[in-house]
Amino acid sequence: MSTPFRLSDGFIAGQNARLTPDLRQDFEHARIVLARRGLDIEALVRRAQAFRIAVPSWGLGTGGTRFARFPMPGEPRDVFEKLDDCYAINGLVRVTPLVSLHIPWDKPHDAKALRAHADERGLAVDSMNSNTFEDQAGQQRSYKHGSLAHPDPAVRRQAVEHNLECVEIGRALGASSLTVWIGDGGNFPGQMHFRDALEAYLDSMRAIYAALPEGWRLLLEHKLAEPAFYSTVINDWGTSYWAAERLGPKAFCLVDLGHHAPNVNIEMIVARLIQFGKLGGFHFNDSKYGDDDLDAGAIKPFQLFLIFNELVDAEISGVPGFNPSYMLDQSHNVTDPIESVMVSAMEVQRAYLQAHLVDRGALREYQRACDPLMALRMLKQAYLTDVEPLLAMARERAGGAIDPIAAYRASGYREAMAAERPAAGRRAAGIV
Ligand code: PSV
Ligand code: MN
Repeated sequence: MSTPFRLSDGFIAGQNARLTPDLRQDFEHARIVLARRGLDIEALVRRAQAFRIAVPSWGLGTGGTRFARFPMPGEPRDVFEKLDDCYAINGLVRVTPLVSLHIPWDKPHDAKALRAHADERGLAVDSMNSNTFEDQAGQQRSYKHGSLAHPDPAVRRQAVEHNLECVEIGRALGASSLTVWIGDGGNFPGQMHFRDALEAYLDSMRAIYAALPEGWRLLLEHKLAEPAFYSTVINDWGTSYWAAERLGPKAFCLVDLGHHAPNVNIEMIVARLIQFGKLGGFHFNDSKYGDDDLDAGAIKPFQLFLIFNELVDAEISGVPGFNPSYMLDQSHNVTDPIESVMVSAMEVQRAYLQAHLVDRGALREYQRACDPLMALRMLKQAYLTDVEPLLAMARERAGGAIDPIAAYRASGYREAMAAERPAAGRRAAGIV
């Protein structure tokens, strides 16, 4: 069901033409500023170009809350159309050739055809996400009271089978990891036996782990609350680490930025997981309260930078086995999802690049000299540097748009999709 409308390279180049003179000037200025600090702008542009982040297939339609969903015209109606949107997104920003799929929402009738569809668009599937937090049509047993940690072994077995199916589909699509987030938890004190539930989870995860194909990783995602509001089984990074450690070397922890209590020091969690060799990946988003629904960098861009400060430090110092997957996971309720995904991908890329501006030698000196004020100034110097010309240049040289949002709006893509994809009934998103 590929759509005839395409954002062509020629169109993007045409849009860039009027912005190129300003970009050249801004880039030259940035070159001078960075050179003063001994930084090579060309090396930084190459780093920005090498950055990769995955788009969540489930973020391409309008999300929703418990209260309502306000669908957007032209939303993708199936996984093929979702990949078409990913193709448009990557054409403009050139850092998102990866896509994360959610089963059964994205279950393909023909995995071979889906893989070919992705290949033709220069896209690849990175992680498969299982769903045992809602019941599916025809399912024998309900997940109302849990899945992988359910007290009934038959429910646990069904949830394990679903994860094994995700692995099989992922294998056919060329994926390389399975991300497991469960909604298991309790709303009432006394509802569940905390230790038994965690043991049951581990037991289920062992069966999934045993079925991982060669080279695959199992990513364990923690979340402190929701859909259960009193307790969750994998509530924090410590529990996730405990389970990953017991499962074995192919199991890692995935950090979703919105899955922590307000004010938690997430960059420190990241550093700990790096040090313990168990950081597997990220779901980027932002939050003001307890949710994971807002666009990456929208609320706490400095936190995002501090997280990348830890990541880049590990990258530069060559921490063995350090290879986290970067993925977005957010719910777009009031924006065009394509625009939110593009902006978020660029915000994460910005944080990554800015972290490369930190003078790590000087920072270590200030740390040794117990000079906190100057240590923070080192970080702030990097964070306050305008890297927009570098990001725009990285995009332009890779064939992307200098201003992806402006180009997208000028293209009429959404309008074309509205015509090509007449609204179809879509599952209620709920809170993700
Ligand atoms: C749960 O809130 C989560 O962050 C998990 O990653 C899910 O797979 C995703 O959102 C979609 O529900
Ligand atoms: Mn997530």
